[in-house]
Amino acid sequence: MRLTKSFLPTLKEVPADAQIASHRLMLRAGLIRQTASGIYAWLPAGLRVLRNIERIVREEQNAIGAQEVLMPTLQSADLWRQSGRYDAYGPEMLRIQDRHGRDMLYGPTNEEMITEIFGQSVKSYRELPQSLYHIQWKFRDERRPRFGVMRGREFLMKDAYSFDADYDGAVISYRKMMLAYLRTFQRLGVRAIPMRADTGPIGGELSHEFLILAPTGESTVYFDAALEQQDWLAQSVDFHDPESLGRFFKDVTTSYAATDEMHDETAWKSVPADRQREGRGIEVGHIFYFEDKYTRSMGVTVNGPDGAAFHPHMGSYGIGVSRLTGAIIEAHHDAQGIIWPESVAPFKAAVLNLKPGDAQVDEICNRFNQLGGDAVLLDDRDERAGVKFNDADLMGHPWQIIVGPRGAKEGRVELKNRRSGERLDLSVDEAIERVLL
Ligand code: 5CA
Repeated sequence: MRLTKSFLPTLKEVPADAQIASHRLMLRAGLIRQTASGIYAWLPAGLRVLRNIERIVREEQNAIGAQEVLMPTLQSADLWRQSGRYDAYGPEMLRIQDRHGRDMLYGPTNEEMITEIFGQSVKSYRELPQSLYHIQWKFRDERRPRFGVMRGREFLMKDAYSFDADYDGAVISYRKMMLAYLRTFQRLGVRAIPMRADTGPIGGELSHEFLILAPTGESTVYFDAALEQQDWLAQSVDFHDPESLGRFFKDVTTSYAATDEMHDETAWKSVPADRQREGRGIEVGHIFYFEDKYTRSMGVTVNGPDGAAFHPHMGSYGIGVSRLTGAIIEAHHDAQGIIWPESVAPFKAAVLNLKPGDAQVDEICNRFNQLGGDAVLLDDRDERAGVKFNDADLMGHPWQIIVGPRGAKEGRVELKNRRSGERLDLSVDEAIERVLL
């Protein structure tokens, strides 16, 4: 893709109102623009990142057998009156009236809606378990929207909902999600540590938050360093086998990890001092098990083997998809700009044409551009080399292929790795093989 034909507006100035690195970098690298307090438009490079995150989230949800649906953003207030949450939710809920004076709201979450949809169709225990998810925009009228997409008012969430016959089934669903989450975050290039958490307004008895360590995080966290070393992708957990899932869950939850709300000084003291880690974290996911809270309040039942009706047990499972964009940048940047993990980068490589108009340079650049297709961004602007280097570092492409007139004469280019800074002098074919194949 040619930069001269793209909408990738980078900023030289550091925006004054952006307090943390990820917010500044998202504005400067042209990923987002604010359109109202806590509400953002996603520009082409930002949208590519968001789509990449969604893709990985989706793959891991599908892998544990969850099925994708898409529920609307606007919901009827009556649905929330049934569960009792319409009055309980408070000023965070954006309430709207339609032309007929009917009370509506912009969904902050979807427990009520999915429970109703489930209840309309599932009548027998034989149809359980079910796990449904969607990736949809939410609105919460946060008192203090801040840090860009980290605490927005409109934000993109993956929310999944499980329905099981009883406690034992619900625990299996919960553990599957725990596994999917740890794999998802690792594939996104971040270490998210699961911590026992408070259930808050979602209610229920079992809950874990997933936190990425960063000094700008909003929660104080305490955990055993053993959790940082785990490679979840290398573990072979059979999610069809409850025992395998049980062993995995025990592994995850025996090491101490808690947010300040759940912190227990006595248990903390039993963690060896050299493994005690205390810091701040960004919450990128939150999972809950809450028995039959919604099926009961909304009168949803299915028939058991003995013909008697019962309320299925539910869990709900959120991932902050738009927040992750900021959280990944908090974990991966330096003074020059973003350093994208390859799995989410908007472009895998930038090709820097240091002398547009030079026949040999142009020819080599065009070849990379054609071969690389959508994964490559060709900087073909009539700009100084320094401007191109700075923008490529700012935008954080994992690779830079630098094509100048001297090298081009001999069919050679320079390949720079953004993360390590390592530079290699390669033939065009070698560079193609390393980056594009
Ligand atoms: N219904 C449950 C799970 S489906 C739920 O809503 N959980 S939640 O409130 O914890 O939100 C899920 C995730 O959404 C959070 O872990 C966080 O990563 C993200 N999130 C929550 N509020 C915001 C916000 N204001 N801005 C950006 N992301 C947010």
